[in-house]
Amino acid sequence: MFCVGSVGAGKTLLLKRLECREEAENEEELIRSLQIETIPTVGVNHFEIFVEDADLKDKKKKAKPKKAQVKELGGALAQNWCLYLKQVSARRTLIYVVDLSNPAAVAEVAVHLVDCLELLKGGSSVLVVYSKVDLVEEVETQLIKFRSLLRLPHIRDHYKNIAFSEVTYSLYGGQGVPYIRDFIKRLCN
Ligand SMILES: Nc1nc2c(ncn2[C@@H]2O[C@H](COP(=O)(O)OP(=O)(O)O)[C@@H](O)[C@H]2O)c(=O)[nH]1
Ligand SMILES: [Mg+2]
Repeated sequence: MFCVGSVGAGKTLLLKRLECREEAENEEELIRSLQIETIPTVGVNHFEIFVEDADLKDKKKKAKPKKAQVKELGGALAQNWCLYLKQVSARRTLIYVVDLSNPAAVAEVAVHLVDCLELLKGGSSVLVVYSKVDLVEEVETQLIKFRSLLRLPHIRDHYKNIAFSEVTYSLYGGQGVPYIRDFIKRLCN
């Protein structure tokens, strides 16, 4: 499973937040702990996201919780996303993070999304995460603008064998986090 998007879109902090198993009781403390070591991702970051408790009944296997492996491909590598996607065969899952408060950044990488889609086989799934909704006043208007910048209506029509879903997300308050967690859970096999 891959997570791509432009530099600063919010990929690392989203994935770090998902690595924390439970939704936080103390939101402020969680955000502070996540931001301690955030550096721009130039290469690839690996994340392990908890999906399911250990199967204690199956004695043959060591009881370990099930985790999904997600690779973050830094925005600076956008031209090379395809190279990474090519390395894995079969059905692929892509989380595409776009900063809803920054139209210039999404326009810059939108073309690379199409390159990626060309590599995805039928049965693949793409989740478009519109991040930083907390910074946007007119969310619905901005979403219309972004869908058009990404040419999403056209893309959905063209790639009928790829399942697309979309969600709005904010690190602050955790809007959209349960949906993204559920998406990863459903598709990590
Ligand atoms: N306001 C706001 N800022 C965010 C959100 N998510 C990330 N950021 C900020 O965006 C910057 C880049 O985040 P990061 O996760 O490193 O982006 P990446 O380059 O895509 O991995 C950081 O300074 C974060 O504090 C969000 O949902 N809302
Ligand atoms: Mg990053």
